[in-house]
Amino acid sequence: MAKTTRQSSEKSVTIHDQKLTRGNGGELHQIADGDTEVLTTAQGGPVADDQNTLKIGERGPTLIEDFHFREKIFHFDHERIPERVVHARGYGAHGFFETYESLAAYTRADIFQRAGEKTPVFVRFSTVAGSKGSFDLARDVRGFAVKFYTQEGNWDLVGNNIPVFFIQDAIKFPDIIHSVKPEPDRAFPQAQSAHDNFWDFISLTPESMHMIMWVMSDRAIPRSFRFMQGFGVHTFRLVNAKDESTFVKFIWKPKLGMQSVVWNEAVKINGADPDFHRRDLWNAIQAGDFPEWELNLQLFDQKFADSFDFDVLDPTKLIPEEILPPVPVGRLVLDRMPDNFFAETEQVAFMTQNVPPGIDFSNDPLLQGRNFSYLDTQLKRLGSPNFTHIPINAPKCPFHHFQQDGHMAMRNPVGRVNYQPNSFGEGPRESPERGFRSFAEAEKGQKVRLRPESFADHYSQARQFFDSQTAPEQRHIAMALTFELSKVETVAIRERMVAHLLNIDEGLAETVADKLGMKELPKPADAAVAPRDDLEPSPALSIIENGPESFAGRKVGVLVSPGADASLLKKLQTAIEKEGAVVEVIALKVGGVEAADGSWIAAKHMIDGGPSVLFDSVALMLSEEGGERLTGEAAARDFVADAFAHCKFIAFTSGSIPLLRKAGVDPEADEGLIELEDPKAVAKFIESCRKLRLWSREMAVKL
Ligand code: HDD
Repeated sequence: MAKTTRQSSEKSVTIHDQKLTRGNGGELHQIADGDTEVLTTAQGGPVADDQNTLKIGERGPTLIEDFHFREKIFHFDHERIPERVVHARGYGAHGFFETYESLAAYTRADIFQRAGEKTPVFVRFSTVAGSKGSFDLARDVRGFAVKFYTQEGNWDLVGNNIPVFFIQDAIKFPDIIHSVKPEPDRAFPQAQSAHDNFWDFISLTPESMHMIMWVMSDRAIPRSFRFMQGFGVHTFRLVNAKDESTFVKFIWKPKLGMQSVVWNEAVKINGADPDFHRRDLWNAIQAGDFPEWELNLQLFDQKFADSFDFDVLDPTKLIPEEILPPVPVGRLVLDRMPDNFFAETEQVAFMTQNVPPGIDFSNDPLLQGRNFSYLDTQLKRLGSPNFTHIPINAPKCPFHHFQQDGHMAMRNPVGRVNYQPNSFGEGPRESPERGFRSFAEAEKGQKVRLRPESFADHYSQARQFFDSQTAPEQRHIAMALTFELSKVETVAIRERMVAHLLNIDEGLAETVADKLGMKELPKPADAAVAPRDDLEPSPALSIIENGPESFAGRKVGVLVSPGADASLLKKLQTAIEKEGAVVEVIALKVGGVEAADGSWIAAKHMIDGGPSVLFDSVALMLSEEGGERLTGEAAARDFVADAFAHCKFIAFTSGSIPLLRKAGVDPEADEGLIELEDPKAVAKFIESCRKLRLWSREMAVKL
């Protein structure tokens, strides 16, 4: 039997300026002195020992009377709450919305009455299919949910980064989500639509075809939350003080322009940094580089709705910006990260039915169903009807009601009267003037379960979306469809999908069929309404056509070797920072390297930890000797080969040429390779970087 020794008891040690005390078994105790707070139980009782359970004898059994241990473990056992059934993985930030001009002519919503008014907001971005711990760069829709704490109650605009949806009626939501989530018998794949169940459902659901074009496009693999658009999706109503209604669609446009990554890059980012998007938002906000979006409205009346090609209540359709130009009405700025992820980002409860007076619903059947679902889900997830007592969900305006009691009630009414009407003259009263009044739309008809005929054209806007993409974007859609369907084992499902594609674009269908190795094309899918070919392309739908004008907010990875030119690096760094972008240095060792002039260049990443997929452009600043040395490193060769294959701009010193060659890159291959021969080359590099990618290279590298 081991003998307990009581050696060196109560010996003190200093670690990182902190004085710690060693206990009997050598364990370290942090003991409060006069200046520090005393650790307590949740009941407030001071704790003497947080390292050892209470036992009979040093090596004896643990006692059930150890209330400190029992409370600590009890609380830990209950730390998790159910993750969201969809949009489980998300990241949020605080900020404000600033109204540009009064919109009183259209709406009595308080938030839109006064120019310059700032309203606090909380925004949560998310993926849809993956669970809480999944990776950021899944091919997926991104949630873009905004909670405005207005003076007349919370307004939640619970949107996505895609303006249309998979289904037209909320009753199909559990089916589409079941199909995309991990298959129930095997519990995989995680955070991926590339599997039989998803494509089985989609191939049997023609109304999804427009959305599928978006999800297979680069919109579904954004470079950053900061570089994506957001959409309210449905047609809503604005209602003014005279109770007149105007239809509205909400669009968020990022000030830094749109940008996505390529699929091969996304796959590698997920391995290199599964938190790529949340880290990006965290870093930008912590650095004071606050991301900004403009809120745009597409406003229209009943006459426009009647004359438009599609039903404005159909959530699988959009109104092209060229037909109905969006009007900017305010800006959203995110300037503060939550103090605590759980308290705010995890517990925030968004609900489409949170609308203030002056904003109202349309009859879009998807929106109507959502208005039921969101309240219900909060009870399940947050566990009590008092979830509005949680600070992140509480309104920031005065509020008064008679709701009371229940689990975890934090605010309890005082006084005798908790009902109305009452004759004691106490408590709040309704206000027909200030209160929410639903738009008095006239409704008539039989009770039916029917999809309107006006929702029946499932292919025309899918085709319009595809036609509106640039050549590289069209290629990406074809490659995404091929990749996804290649993971589908049931050949009949692949064929059904190609049959739909034939109704969208024959060339696309043929490419996908060919790449899937299909011997012959199936017949086009039966279409309830023949696809139209007279819809004008809408350039507003392309990411590449709507990229940024500057490189601001982006990141350059600079690979250095011992003997690098420190002054050239300084010049490059200054120019990149002047552009509003960030530089991160990568070296063989994370400690950094000694430059040619004897100065020290600190590195942020070692080469294996800083692959080029984490950057928008790269620079190779290798000395003659360092360049040779790095040719023997697989990670350095990958760094270069990937940057080239992902069509990134690459600046390089002459010492880097051996590495380029070893990675299979001809230093003179194209104008995206810029040799840093003189200071002018730095300016040329920055100018190129503004284009983000050299898409003309793509055919040569055949990604
Ligand atoms: Fe939903 C969450 C967006 C259709 C039911 N949805 C959720 C979130 C976003 C959206 C951004 C995450 C909010 C957050 O960050 O906490 N959902 C959409 C959009 C849709 C849509 C843009 C179509 C236009 N959703 C939709 C339907 C239903 C739901 C048709 C059900 C009938 N959605 C939910 C939900 C969630 C949710 C189950 C899960 C967690 C939550 O609500 O709070 O109720």
